[in-house]
Amino acid sequence: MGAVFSVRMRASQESMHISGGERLAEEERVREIAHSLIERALTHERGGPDSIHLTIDKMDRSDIQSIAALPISTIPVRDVHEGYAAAQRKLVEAGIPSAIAAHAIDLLKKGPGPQGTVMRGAVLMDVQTGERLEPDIARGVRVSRFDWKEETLRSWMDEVSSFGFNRSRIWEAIALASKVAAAPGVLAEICWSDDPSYVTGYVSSPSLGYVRIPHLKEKGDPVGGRIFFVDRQQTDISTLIHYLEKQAVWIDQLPENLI
Ligand code: PML
Ligand code: MG
Ligand code: MG
Ligand code: MG
Repeated sequence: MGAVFSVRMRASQESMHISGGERLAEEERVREIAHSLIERALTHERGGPDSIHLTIDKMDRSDIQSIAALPISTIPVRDVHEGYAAAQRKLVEAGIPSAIAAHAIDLLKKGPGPQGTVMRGAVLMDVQTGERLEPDIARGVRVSRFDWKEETLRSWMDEVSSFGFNRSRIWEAIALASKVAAAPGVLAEICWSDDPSYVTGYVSSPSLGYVRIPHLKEKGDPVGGRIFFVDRQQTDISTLIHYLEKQAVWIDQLPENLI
């Protein structure tokens, strides 16, 4: 067996985040994956980048953790008002206090970065106080070093293709949400895209699974991001950040009921 590499891309324009991508690649696929990430950076709808960083690091195979993908469901909402109400309801179901859930949704609406900008990484929000826990609140915490095992992704695609879920946007988001849900001390996540044309977002947690919400912003809106709700009693923040950024994780199992 060859080596496994983490392949990461981030692209920016005048230091504003344009796009990113996180993959784990068997040695023979590193070139192809690096190529597809560069292609993504150069053709992104958020704009042409003036800087693209590609980082490739060899991983120790025996240090890679294995987890299962979260199951998917969808809440059929008709517009953003129903979308925010659904997100709020699901977060409360996941154990997030109602006021903190509302505060998080407002933060993503206005843009979680300085002056309403988008961030490269996610917000870590204290579930008791709503306080932000990232060491650098302009950057946030970037979840990295995770991917589907190739054969697991293939079986997943087969099973979900009749629902139209077999798209890279969705499997990448599920992989990230699955790693985050497995994190020590993270109770739930909310996300919607910063890509202007993409309005579907999700709420996820170990008990809810990955719950898609088809309208979490209006088309054309370039503001979005991710918020992870953290119980500080269950984890040390630097341990959590290390897991999210540095711990390599394969998604190599499917849940009992995928959908
Ligand atoms: C992103 O584009 O960065 C996140 C997309 C999240 C929703 C994906 C989906 O389930 O449709
Ligand atoms: Mg993204
Ligand atoms: Mg957890
Ligand atoms: Mg994006």
